[in-house]
Amino acid sequence: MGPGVVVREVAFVRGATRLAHMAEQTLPEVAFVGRSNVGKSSLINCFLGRRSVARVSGSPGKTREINFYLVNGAFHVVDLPGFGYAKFSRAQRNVWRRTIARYVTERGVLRLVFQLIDARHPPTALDRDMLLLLKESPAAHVVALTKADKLSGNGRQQALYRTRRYVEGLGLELPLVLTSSEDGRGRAEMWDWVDVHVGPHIL
Ligand SMILES: Nc1nc2c(ncn2[C@@H]2O[C@H](COP(=O)(O)OP(=O)(O)O)[C@@H](O)[C@H]2O)c(=O)[nH]1
Ligand SMILES: [Mg+2]
Repeated sequence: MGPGVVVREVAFVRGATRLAHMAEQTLPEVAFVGRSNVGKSSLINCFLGRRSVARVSGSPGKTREINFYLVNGAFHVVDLPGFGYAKFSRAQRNVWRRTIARYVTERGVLRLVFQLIDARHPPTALDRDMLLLLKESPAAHVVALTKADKLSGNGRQQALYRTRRYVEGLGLELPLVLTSSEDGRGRAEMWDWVDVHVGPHIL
């Protein structure tokens, strides 16, 4: 699927704060996860070719809902807030961590998780926790390095190299995709992974 991939229809389905409130497990799911401000809303919008399906925020960390979007009536894109909400208490963060952990390990229809990591910085402790948690998930796991437009060509190669080494150091071998919501870099490659793990002709 080339860069010209067109999404015909995107509909917001629901925002769930608990597993019990999630969409029924009838369609395959592709989740996007990452700490706040990593560029998740922007990348979801870019991936779907929409300006504002997912809210791009100037004040990160306000929402703590798992948002479901129905794409072409065929599969769900799931916006999964990551760990580490400074605004929440330790107890609240632990509850949220368990919710996310259960979602990625127990959700039968979850096929693919794009884990977003800022290309400009080494992975954080929260990124590491998520990398390790996703090891326990039956879904495929792809790392999307975000905001690649902010780096030079050399900086992008360094980001790839650094992240690959880091991931390997955790005993993981994962595909890495350099992405940018500004210039659309990586979008076609992300759709290729959807083809592989959700099925071809999903559009
Ligand atoms: N240069 C650049 N800025 C980005 C990119 N993606 C997001 N941003 C900016 O980063 C900030 C956080 O983006 P947002 O999508 O709300 O992040 P979220 O909190 O992870 O959902 C916003 O100011 C965006 O404009 C990108 O690919 N390139
Ligand atoms: Mg967001």
